[in-house]
Amino acid sequence: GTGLLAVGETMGMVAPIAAERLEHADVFRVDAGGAESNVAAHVAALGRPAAWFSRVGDDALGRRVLARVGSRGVDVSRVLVDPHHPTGLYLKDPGHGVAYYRAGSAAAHLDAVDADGVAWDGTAVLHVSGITAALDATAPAFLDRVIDRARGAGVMVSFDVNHRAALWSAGAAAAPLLDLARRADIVFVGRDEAETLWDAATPDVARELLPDAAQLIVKDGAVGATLFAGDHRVFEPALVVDVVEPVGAGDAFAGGYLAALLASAEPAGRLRAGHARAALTMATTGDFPDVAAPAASDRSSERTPA
Ligand code: KDG
Repeated sequence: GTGLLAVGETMGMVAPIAAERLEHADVFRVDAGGAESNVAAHVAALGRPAAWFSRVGDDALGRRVLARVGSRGVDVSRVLVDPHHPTGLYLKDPGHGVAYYRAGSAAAHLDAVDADGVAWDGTAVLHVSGITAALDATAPAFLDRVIDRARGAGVMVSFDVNHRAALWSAGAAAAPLLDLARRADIVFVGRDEAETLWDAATPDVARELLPDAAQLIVKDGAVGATLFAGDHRVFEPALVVDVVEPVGAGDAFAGGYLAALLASAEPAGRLRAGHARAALTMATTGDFPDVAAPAASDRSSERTPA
């Protein structure tokens, strides 16, 4: 395979167009928001094959989600439509977090049978995240199973820790998220996140917890990101940007990194590609760069001053 398959919940996302409080804004966008499909969309934007798998409800929001993700060049043909449960929804309150309306959603009902049905054709990398482990119903069992199946099929597993405090506490999430990270070939974690979850305040302490990850990427926000791969330790500073709203930047980083990996870029180039996508995403209240933003190819990470 040469492409990426991302699996996990994508909800309808409602966000003020400007970075205004939810209670005061008048103009909103209704888009698709989901960490894993965001990653797939960044990979597709960089010209690599990307597919997304999940469940959506048999409702207008689900159809809108499929159309939006599909319009970004992601293959959504494998997504299941669940006639019994609705598409989830979340609202952004810029600067003040998000509110989820996702309990009992279609994606929370992804199950082990769905995992057994995933076809690996064309897939070099499976991308999953810790959000799926925090959902109610059967999604955690689905996640467990799909990772096992990828490993059995020789597909590389990419895992973004993605601790969402609104879904579960750090105390509840710490052990399951570390176990999942230990089963992945590629692990993305925020430095803050690793500190909150595992008391790993520096990239090197995080590496001690995850010594076997073939690629461990510790992201330290505006500072930069450190990649541990084998005996290599590579740091690349982040780009300097005016942050409009940061949600989605982690997905953008992972998408840029994975697209560069699929293009056989060397380690520092993968980190730079991640920073370049994150910078574009932080310039919007949405989860994904505005359509009006310059195309990725016009912003080659090679030409971006470090
Ligand atoms: O990374 C962005 C995600 O947090 C957002 O798209 C919503 O998937 C989402 C979640 O569960 O928080």
